[in-house]
Amino acid sequence: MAGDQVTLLNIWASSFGMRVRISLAEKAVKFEYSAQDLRNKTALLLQMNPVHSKIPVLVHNGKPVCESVIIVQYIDEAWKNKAPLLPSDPYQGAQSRFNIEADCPKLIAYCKRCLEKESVSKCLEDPQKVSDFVVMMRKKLGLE
Ligand SMILES: N[C@@H](CCC(=O)N[C@@H](CS)C(=O)NCC(=O)O)C(=O)O
Repeated sequence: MAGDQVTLLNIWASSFGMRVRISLAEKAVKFEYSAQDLRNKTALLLQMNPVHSKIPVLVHNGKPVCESVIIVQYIDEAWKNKAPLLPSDPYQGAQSRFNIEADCPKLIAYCKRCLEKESVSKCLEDPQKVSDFVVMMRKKLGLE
């Protein structure tokens, strides 16, 4: 919607954040990026997500939306200018919100098709860079 103020509180390595960035790209929503430091949480993050104080948080015209799956659904409903992100069929919709971890050929094929989309490939970070970042953070936090 024209004149909307959209801000994404995020960290670059977050796969939860990537999910939101892909959704915004699919809907061609322009947004401000607010990079967060999770070791030193900003007053903005604590104010926008007082329950979990986690990223990603989407702030739309001053109102926060938290939890990546909820944010994706919100984006789908708030910006109807482009094709829907989620299926309209209730059962398919429920399935699409569930993180299926089993080895599933149809899911893998779907993921490959997704990677061919610019909105997805542009929002995904280099897996090695993300892995190095996670290893570094785990060491810093004494989790190794
Ligand atoms: N269920 C949440 C998970 C979000 C999450 O775990 N975010 C992590 C970064 S990837 C975070 O903010 N961690 C900060 C903390 O645990 O204090 C979602 O889907 O958005």
